Amino acid sequence: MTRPNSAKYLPLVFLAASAFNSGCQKQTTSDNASATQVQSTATTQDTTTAAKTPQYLSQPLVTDIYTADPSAHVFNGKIYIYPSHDINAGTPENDNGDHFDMRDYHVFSMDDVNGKVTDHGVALDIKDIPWAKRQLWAPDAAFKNGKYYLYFPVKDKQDIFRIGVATSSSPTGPFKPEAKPIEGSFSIDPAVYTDTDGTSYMYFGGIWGGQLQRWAKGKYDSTAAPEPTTGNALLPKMAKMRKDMLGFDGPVKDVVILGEDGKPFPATNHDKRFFEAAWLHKYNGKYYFSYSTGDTHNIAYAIGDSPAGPFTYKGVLLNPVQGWTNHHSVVEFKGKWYLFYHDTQLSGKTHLRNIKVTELTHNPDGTIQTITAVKS
Ligand code: FUB
Repeated sequence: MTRPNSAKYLPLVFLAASAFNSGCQKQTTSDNASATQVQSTATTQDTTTAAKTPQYLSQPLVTDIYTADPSAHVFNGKIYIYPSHDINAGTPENDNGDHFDMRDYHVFSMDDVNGKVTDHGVALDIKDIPWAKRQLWAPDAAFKNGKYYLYFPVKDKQDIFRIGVATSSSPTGPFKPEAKPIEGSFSIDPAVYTDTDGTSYMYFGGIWGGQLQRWAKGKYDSTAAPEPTTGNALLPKMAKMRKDMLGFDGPVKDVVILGEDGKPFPATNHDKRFFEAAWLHKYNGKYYFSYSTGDTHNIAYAIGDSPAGPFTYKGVLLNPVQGWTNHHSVVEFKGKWYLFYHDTQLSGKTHLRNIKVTELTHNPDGTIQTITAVKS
């Protein structure tokens, strides 16, 4: 099989060196503490990262287990974080990201951004999802109809990523999965946004190991190249959610991202094209679609006038972090905006990440101030 030049999800040699801020944020630990897992892995840190001392903008929110891909929401005046739960499963690394072999989700809550982080334990276990085979990747959550919904990508028994949904009466779970994946769903990284009129939309997709490219011709093709090398870049997907939040109400559509020249990005523009990690937030009546550029490691953003787009590229919201993947969420809490993200500060290993938070600023012209979370 042909491999891309820059191996997907293999460790990024991180070159950060000197002072920035060794911890402006209060470090908190979660409940259910068992610090040994993280500490023992940290001793096997890559020598490339150990040789120099990166300076981090924020400190890990959780230190006793590995967490990643934080989707943050405010429910009932509290912040709830729905991350991936990274583990050292021993699965060999490859371009498909098989070493991201996660098996459950924990939900975390915070009364305040600088306050204690509470781990509410296992909210959903892969063994309880009847159709799932492996790899619980980046989840998201929503509240509607008096219920909480957890959306999650996982490979089915045929090794095809699908998106599932599970429900609970509590934001912390436990969540009960539906018997089947969401009909018409595929690929990874669901992000569910509910607009001010109450309509909810799911944004999703991820290329390379996220398999989006395998659906480019309308049906699954396991032989598709990781992404095109000519023509336009592949686009993320979106669908309106049904009122019961358990399925799509209508067709899956492209999320159109245009450059500031009004043209789609060519597939060769790896600095700006969509890779994975979709998120949507609304600010001052505009819709902000943000995403990871994958092998160039940025979180980019584009602005539109409607949740359905089109979105016009505006720049980088978060520069590359330590580790290969970059994944985030943007949330408003008590009148301020926050970026939740992850890096590999605790482990130095690309598949053992830790979640973090920092403040995010919208400029008066609606653009976002680029955040640099680690400095050399
Ligand atoms: O955590 C597994 C995958 O890594 C996510 O689904 C991607 O967004 C990347 O962060």
